[in-house]
Amino acid sequence: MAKKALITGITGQDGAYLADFLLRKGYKVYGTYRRSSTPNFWRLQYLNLLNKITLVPADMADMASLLEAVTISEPDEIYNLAAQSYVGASFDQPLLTTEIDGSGATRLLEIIRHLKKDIKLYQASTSELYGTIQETPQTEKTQFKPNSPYATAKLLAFHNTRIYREAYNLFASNGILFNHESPLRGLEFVTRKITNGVARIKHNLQKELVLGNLEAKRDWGFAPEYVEAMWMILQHDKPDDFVCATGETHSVKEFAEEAFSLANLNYKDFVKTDKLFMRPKDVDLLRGDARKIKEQIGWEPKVKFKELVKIMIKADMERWDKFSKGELFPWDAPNYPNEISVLKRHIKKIRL
Ligand code: NAP
Ligand code: G4F
Repeated sequence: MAKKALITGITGQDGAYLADFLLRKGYKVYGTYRRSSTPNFWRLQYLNLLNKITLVPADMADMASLLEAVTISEPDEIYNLAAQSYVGASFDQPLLTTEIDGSGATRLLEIIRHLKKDIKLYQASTSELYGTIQETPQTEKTQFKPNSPYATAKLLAFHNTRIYREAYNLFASNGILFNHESPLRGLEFVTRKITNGVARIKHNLQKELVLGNLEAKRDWGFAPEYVEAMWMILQHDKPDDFVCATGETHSVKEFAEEAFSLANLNYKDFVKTDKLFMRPKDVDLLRGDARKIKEQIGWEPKVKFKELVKIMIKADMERWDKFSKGELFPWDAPNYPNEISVLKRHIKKIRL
């Protein structure tokens, strides 16, 4: 029988790529989504997944909805990707971020503990945990010193995942993923903001690109490769915590320089900075050491910095080319897909 996976946050960058990956592996894929006034299914539509998955309404703040999502899907594996994932916003909404990213993960752990111990759980942990870095490169053993409400919320989730594993023998693993990007990255994150900005400038739709801290350094990888790591972590013979990273680090300025040069432009002519995009406290430098996952599980990223920038620039150029020819963007079209049939499926299941 096909394995079943429940992905919280299936409408996000990683959720969409992971759904695609698991479907190719033969999984039956369930994913949670939030009701919103403007539908947000563009990534699932972009990857042509809407008719291949089952959507279940749930919010990480709502225990009842999470319990229902787990009961309905009866998953072998849960990938907890849902989060208020934007570090900058966590300074504006620290309590909400704690509720969703920290307590939300704990709700899932509690549900698994109460319902069925042999559901495997992947927790989306993050290199943001390192904050003010204590050593470079960062490994699973590097001390965490978080620098944002987002990071402290994720630290709560990280430790509860470990604690439930040790205290209750749950198969619960943390992937400490360093930044990973793609053409499906949200526009608020710096890489996509840059590649989208470059493409718009090239199409005369924008004159400048206003950024914040250009000196921050990140270890940027390619998202489709990182979702494969999530799956591999859950196929490992024991639950554990793993760093996923490329081992390279580059500054925001270098990313901008590379992206503009791919469009035959000089970033110095277009990039401005404004305090508006600076955070009260930032993470200066991230560079991961992914030797543990390579040696124990065999995961290793292939796409490195220059290739990643090229992939993202190409995709955004193509989108704005289509736009200038009058074609719709994929995110202009989506509506709630088959909502009635999703709900009917719930009712049928509950009545059985
Ligand atoms: P993303 O694109 O921002 O997606 C976040 C997902 O969480 C979306 O589906 C969003 O739904 C959902 N969500 C937000 N609040 C929710 C709530 N209250 N209840 C239920 N769902 C909620 O993030 P991503 O880049 O795919 O990242 C996936 C996960 O990995 C996140 O937990 C993130 O913190 C973590 N992470 C990401 C990276 C990275 O570089 N991408 C690195 C390390 C860790 P809507 O579509 O409705 O907003
Ligand atoms: O793209 P960012 O917003 O990503 P950040 O803060 O590193 O967080 C991402 O990666 C984490 C993993 O380490 C995830 F856990 C998290 O969910 C998210 O996916 O910012 C990257 C850097 C920061 O130092 C920021 O200050 O870029 C700097 N930056 C400079 N100008 C900017 C901008 N960031 C944004 N978003 N917008 C700017 O204009």
